[in-house]
Amino acid sequence: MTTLHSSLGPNPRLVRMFMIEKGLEEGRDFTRVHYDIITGANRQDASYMAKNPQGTTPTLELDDGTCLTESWPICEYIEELHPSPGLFGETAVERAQVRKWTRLFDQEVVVPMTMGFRATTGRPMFAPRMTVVSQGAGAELFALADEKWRMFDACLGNSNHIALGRFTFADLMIFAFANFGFTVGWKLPEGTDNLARFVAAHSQRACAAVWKEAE
Ligand SMILES: N[C@@H](CCC(=O)N[C@@H](CS)C(=O)NCC(=O)O)C(=O)O
Repeated sequence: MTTLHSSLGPNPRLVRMFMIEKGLEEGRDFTRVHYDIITGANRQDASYMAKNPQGTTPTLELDDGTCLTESWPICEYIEELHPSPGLFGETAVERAQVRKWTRLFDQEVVVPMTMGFRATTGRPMFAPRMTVVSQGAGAELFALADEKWRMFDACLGNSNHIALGRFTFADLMIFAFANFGFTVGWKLPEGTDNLARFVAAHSQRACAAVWKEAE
């Protein structure tokens, strides 16, 4: 059976939410192996490092032993196997729109926010395992991310969907990383009322329950 190598954190939770949206069930459609990333168990396990040399979670291990890594491509793989409901768009133009917003969010928000976290509150956990920037640079990275959160707030306007006027993977990604922020003491930047409404609306989805779990 397909195995999802998982842990605490926004990336494995993004994949788990995507699977729930697709109607895939743990135990029936895939098994889940949990790693304690706080203690670094993922990187101390040689067999896991062989599956994903980056040492990060998630990894999706297929029946033939192929290991897929990186949460967004894993979700695109799942989308191809389970096209309904379509979360990446139905046409070439729609897919380009969903990927555009996902790419923008990934580069402009996820990268500075996660680097900022590793350098500040996440420093004790991450400094022993990877190069992290200085505390001061970490704070600046959070500020950079917040500027882009404001841009996303403006782009959302009155809608709860960043692309196509309906729920897509791009929304799921934004929702996952807002929740990641909340778990590490970050707050939505002042005045981002559209994002607050967006988060409240998507918190009603069944998949949002993964954020209530103590892993
Ligand atoms: N770009 C990767 C990021 C993966 C990542 O950073 N995962 C985090 C959990 S959210 C992790 O494994 N952290 C623990 C570590 O790096 O040891 C993806 O999209 O999956």
